[in-house]
Amino acid sequence: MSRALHEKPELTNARADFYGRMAEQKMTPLWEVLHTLLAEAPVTDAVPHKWDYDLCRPYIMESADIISAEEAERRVMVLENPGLEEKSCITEALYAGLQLIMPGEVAPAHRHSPCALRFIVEGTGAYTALNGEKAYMEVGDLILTPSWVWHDHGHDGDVPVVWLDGLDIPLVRHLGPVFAEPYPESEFPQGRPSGDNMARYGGNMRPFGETSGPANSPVFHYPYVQTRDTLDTLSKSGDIDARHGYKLEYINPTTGGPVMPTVGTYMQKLPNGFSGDVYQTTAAWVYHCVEGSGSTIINGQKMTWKARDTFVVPAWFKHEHQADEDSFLFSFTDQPVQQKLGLFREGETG
Ligand code: GTQ
Repeated sequence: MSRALHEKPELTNARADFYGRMAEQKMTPLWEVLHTLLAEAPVTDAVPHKWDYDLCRPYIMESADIISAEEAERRVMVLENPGLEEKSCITEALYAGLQLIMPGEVAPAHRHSPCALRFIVEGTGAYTALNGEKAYMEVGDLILTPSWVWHDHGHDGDVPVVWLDGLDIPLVRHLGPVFAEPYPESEFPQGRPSGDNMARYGGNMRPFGETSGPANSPVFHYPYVQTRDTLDTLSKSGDIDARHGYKLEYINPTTGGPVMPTVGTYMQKLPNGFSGDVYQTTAAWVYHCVEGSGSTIINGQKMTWKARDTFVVPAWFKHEHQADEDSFLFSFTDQPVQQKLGLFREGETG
């Protein structure tokens, strides 16, 4: 018989009395909580959930009548995990939201210690500026705003633009070092011309004289036309992964590592009829379908998805993807921070 690491000792009257008295000195007995502090395997209150874009979209559009982007600072519908209510979390470590900007609107410049990514869901003509350098959005593009970089959003086009925000706010809050500040007055930073970051770092080249890479990717715009074309080319080689289909990580080109220190970002192509093997990791995964449709079986429960839906697989939930047509899934995860801390593990599956 194994030792009872995961069992609570009996609560006798004498013990209850003792615990009550020691509480006056702000002390509690470890043996009453050890089984929850050191569980056999990851325990999370987060649950799998899908945000069906057809059901969410009417509220996103209605928000434009309720408040301007400027007054809201950021007009975002937070995607709250049903198991973590009122915590503004989609997983224990990650935050997600759907942000709307209307033609002609601006969201003022600010910066914060949590890092952010934007994945464009619908529309065209809006931009995010980093230190004044604009990245114009197209559906399926990934745009980064690393920790403590000035950023504002604006819109020169004529249709609503919606994107998925992913931030490490819950993780940074938990550790403590949250800082944020507005750009002075109502000015906007002026910066380099649009595309400068890609010219310097995005062409498999880098500026002369640079030797070591920064922690955050100096490329902050990853256009979907490139990502999609790359995966299409790769899928013709037939070299497919049994769990992930054709899956590539967006990288910081100066290090080959993840785009930001805490958050990893991926795009995968699942060919029509793909039925993947089971995947299980200590990291949590937020998926967003760009094109196609299919389903993911999460701990035995089937979740269907189609273009523009977002769904979450919490830590240690087993999941396997199936595609009903050629499908492209974007994802972000806290895997990089777990790896840096030596805590990341994959389950014995697949
Ligand atoms: O666009 O800078 O969803 O600061 C949450 C906080 C987006 C942003 C969010 C933010 C932003």
